[in-house]
Amino acid sequence: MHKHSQSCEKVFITTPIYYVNDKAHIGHAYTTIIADTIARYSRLIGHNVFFLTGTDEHGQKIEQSAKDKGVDTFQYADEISKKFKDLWDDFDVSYDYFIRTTDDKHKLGVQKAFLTMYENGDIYKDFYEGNYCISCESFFTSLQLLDGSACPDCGKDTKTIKEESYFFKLSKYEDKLLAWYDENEDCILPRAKKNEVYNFVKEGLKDLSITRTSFNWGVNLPDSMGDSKHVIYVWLDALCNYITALGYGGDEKDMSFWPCNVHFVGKDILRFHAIYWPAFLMSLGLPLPKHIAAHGWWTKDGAKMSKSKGNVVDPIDVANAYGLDNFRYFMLREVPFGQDGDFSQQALIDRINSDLGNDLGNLLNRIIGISGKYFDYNIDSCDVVKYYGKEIEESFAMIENIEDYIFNMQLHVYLERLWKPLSLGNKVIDSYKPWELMKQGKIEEVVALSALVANIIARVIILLSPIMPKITAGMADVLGMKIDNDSYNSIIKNKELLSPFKIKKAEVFFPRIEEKILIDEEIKEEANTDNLIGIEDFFKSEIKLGTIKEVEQIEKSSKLYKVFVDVGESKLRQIVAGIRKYYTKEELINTQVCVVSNLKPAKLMGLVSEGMLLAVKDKKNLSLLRVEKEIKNGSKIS
Ligand code: ME8
Repeated sequence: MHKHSQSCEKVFITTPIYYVNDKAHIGHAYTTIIADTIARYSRLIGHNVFFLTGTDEHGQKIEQSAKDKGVDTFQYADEISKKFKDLWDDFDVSYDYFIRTTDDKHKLGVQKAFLTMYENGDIYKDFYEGNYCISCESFFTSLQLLDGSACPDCGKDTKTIKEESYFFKLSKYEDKLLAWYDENEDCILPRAKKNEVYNFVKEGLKDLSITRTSFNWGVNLPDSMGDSKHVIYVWLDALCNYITALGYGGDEKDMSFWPCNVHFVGKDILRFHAIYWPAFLMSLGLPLPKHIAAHGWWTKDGAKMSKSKGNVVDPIDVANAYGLDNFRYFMLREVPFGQDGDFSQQALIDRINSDLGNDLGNLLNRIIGISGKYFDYNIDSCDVVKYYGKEIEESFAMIENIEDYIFNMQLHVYLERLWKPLSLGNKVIDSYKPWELMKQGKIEEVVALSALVANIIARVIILLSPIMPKITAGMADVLGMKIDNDSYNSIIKNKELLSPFKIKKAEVFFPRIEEKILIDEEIKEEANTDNLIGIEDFFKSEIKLGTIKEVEQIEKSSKLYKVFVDVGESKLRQIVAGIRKYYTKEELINTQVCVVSNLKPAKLMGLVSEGMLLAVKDKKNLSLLRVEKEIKNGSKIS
């Protein structure tokens, strides 16, 4: 499955493996596109690249999602994993291997890692009691929780878990981790993020619970440990993908690609990669990754993308509407690596019309026009140095050492710098005015001028090819060249000029876009029929009318009230509701509300809640659902 080219340095690049509980959105596409760009760049300059991506399929969250949908867990994981793979194939992502944590090969590797850490004295058995967020598959201390029970990362309620568990001696690695951060300036990029990690570790690390007994959907402990009720914690399982994909625990020939050059991750999962993962590797006696690069978060209109808000941007829609390469360019150019970005169609359109259309596309068109009009499309570099020596030198200087920006992840600066020779090209045509030179009979100068610009474009498109592979290949075709390691070596490294060639006339690469192509995502969401349910599904919820009889404030919570509701039963129902910010007690007592009355009782802030009040909410306000005539308590909504 690997397509290694012959070359010198081995380079290993990874994306996170994505959870199979949802379909991909532009955030996932962003990570993959960055990693693909670096992989393509590394191949272009002649490295032997192994680019890994895949899916993370175990854990309670996936088991739960499958259960909610009423399907078999593996079948569910299988379907979504395939969707991710199909998406990356449609996007022509140049991965060398797609790993799934449900692969047998991976599971064996995880078991070997577990056993090795155990044999090295880093794993012991004890009891775990703590607050677990299923959504983030992560534990939190009581101090970290919001309002006493909610997850500080995603805001969902955590569960209190007490169970027998194996622990990894993370605390033992505190000093070693700090030393690693100290000695390797760029091990975590951007550096601001490294400081956050550093300070976190300095506060002290607790040992990490790395097995569960409360569910089955995961990798079992190695048989030799004879403890079959435990499954391995999903993050240990998932992180190991970076070595099991190289054959760890089986045929280890690709382990020659280890250590990894860059693990690309979103900032949400930096802690797992920059603390747990290096500690696991130290325990395994393996070298540590060279870089862990954490990028920022994409939002839509300033809000987190989520299905319930209906503002999820589908990368396929964007690529179909605006072109895949244009989308790639936009994502990398628009937002500095490490910072958050907001997706807007207008910003994308502006980049396409201005940077790509006006600067790049237009320069190519001007050369096609000039060479076509005067020289039957022939380009010859023989007199470039004679007439435009200064300009060609300047264009070389503009991109000297530009590669540094690739490898320290300043991709937006890389692109900004790459546009400088294009401005120079446009400026040279404006100031030397070839049409006037022709009138003066200075034909050689015009030949040299068009060759100067053709050489500038050739250089730029080679260096742009990792970001926009398809379009640059089309442009290279116009210039009678190919983009590969050979042309990189001759044109970029050795600064050779193009041999004489005839321009091939081309399509328009960047047609101007006048208005937004995609309809508003929210409208689309309404038209989406995926989430239609049958009436029988609706009637699974029993909604009754009731009168609020008492309201109490809950200490330590600014959001919650404890309310007692008469829903026509012998006893009042106690319900904990997050409505305190929107209603005073007086506005609630003796009013009728709608109650979901067949919910399993839940515990919120240590209090049992026996139902849920129905309400609607937008960014500013919340309103309870009320009836407009008085109806007997306990009547069902139908
Ligand atoms: O965390 N903006 O998987 P995941 C930018 N399985 N990037 C985003 C994003 C957004 N709005 N949303 C998601 C997991 N991402 C684990 C990883 S690795 C051993 C295990 C990207 O499906 C970003 O890269 O939740 C983030 O880190 C990743 O998707 C999380 O994907």
